[in-house]
Amino acid sequence: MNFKMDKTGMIKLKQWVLGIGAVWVAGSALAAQQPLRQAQDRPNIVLVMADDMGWGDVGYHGYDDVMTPNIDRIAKEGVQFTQGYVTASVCGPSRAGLLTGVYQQKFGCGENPSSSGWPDNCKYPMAGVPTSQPMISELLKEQGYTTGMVGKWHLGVHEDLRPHSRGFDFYYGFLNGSHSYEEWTNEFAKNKSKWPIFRNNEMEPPQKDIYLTDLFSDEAVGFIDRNHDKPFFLYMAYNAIHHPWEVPAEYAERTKDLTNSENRNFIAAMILAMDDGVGRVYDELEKHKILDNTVIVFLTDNGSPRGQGLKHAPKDNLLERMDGMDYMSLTPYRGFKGDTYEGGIRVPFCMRWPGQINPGTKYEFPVSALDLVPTFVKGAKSDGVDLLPYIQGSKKGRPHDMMYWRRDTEYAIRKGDWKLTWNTKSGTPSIKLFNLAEDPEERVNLAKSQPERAQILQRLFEEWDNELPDNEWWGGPWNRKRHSGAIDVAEFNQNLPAANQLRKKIRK
Ligand SMILES: [Ca+2]
Repeated sequence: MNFKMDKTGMIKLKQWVLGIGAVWVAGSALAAQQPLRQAQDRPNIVLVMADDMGWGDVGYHGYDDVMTPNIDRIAKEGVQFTQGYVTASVCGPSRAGLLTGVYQQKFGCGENPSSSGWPDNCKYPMAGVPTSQPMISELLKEQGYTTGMVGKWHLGVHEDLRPHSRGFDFYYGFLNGSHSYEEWTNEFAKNKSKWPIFRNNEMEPPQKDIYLTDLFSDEAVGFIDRNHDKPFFLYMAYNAIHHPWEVPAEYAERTKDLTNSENRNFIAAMILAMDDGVGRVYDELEKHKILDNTVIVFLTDNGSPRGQGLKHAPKDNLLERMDGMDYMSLTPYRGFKGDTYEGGIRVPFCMRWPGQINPGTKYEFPVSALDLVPTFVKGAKSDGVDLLPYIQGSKKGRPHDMMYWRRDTEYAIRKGDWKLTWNTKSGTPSIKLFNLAEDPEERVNLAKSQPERAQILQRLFEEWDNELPDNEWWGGPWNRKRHSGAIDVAEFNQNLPAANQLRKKIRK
């Protein structure tokens, strides 16, 4: 038995050693079918982002070892993106890309912002999204939206970088990257898991024996109730299903028979709690008769984690599937959170937009989390594109000629269906080439058989990469040969550095 129940009825996975822990310009034809009032109004926007949920953690992708009827409803009522990407395979930078519509490396957010030592001994107190970079909350506020956020921020702890300073009229949540679901204090203690919960700029009184996922849902519903009569933007950033893995018994009871794996059923219960929250948001929108004028987006910030929370973290970098991983989603895709393989960056991503997107739409070209800002704020300065004309079919072809990923040494570039990637995990640390149309699982490395293509992609990646600033808070990537010419893929792959020599070997 992997669970223990405490006196409050909260159960936890057995105490494993934790690894750490424009607004809408109504399209004329479609909008004409809408009642006049709605066609003239700006739509409300509810953006739901889940944490560490992989491709296989939603029912609408065909998995029956989870229960996500309300998330599935979003996909059913609108579009599901079969190749939806985030811009990073970890929490902070992925959220920075999502909320700015700009590759986060361009403004120094290539990695999770460190809040170590906050408030008195923090080495990088301004780590986070700089105030010079506009965020969707600020852009929509300029357009007359009332803006609210519940949940996990993870984009800076300094007062000037917090949600309430970044365009959110309302904020209820925590500032760091992971949090206990059942308790918080009013101190920035060493144990960040119990850091304060803020209501706007004020700390809430400490609480115990709560369930944070439910509280975030309560606050989301309250925000909609208070603001239903004006255009609003609500960013619901659940920390579910990031560790620590805790869930009230009533949710676990509902998922206990889903599979033979108690671990998997447990994770399904955490997912279900969040899905219930999405259902409550639906109910609130219906209650106020604004469901037809509300866009709902769901996506997750990165793929399933590799072994977070495992007691015995496997040391074998070559292992792609590990024993004891049965609580996380099993997907066809290679790699995990932290990788630039598909398993780290290709995520559940769907959107309903009544009157603009037909129910049951599948959009199959690659799209990016970067695209949401220009989709909702026409003309916003962004690396993304307005997705509506593509989804509606008035624009043919791919929204993105190229897509880029870079986090520390890990990187990837996708051009068409070709992808060049370098991971130091989930396989040998060689530079690999895949054709995703033929090999979406990234099993067949073509770098050796197509060296010229690999080198062209490497060159294209370097053109982009060399424009990026060195990271003020984490240093530059170690494998950027900015000052000494390009990396020769074939030569590099012939003489692979040992994993622990990687950084030394290629740093210039
Ligand atoms: Ca995450």
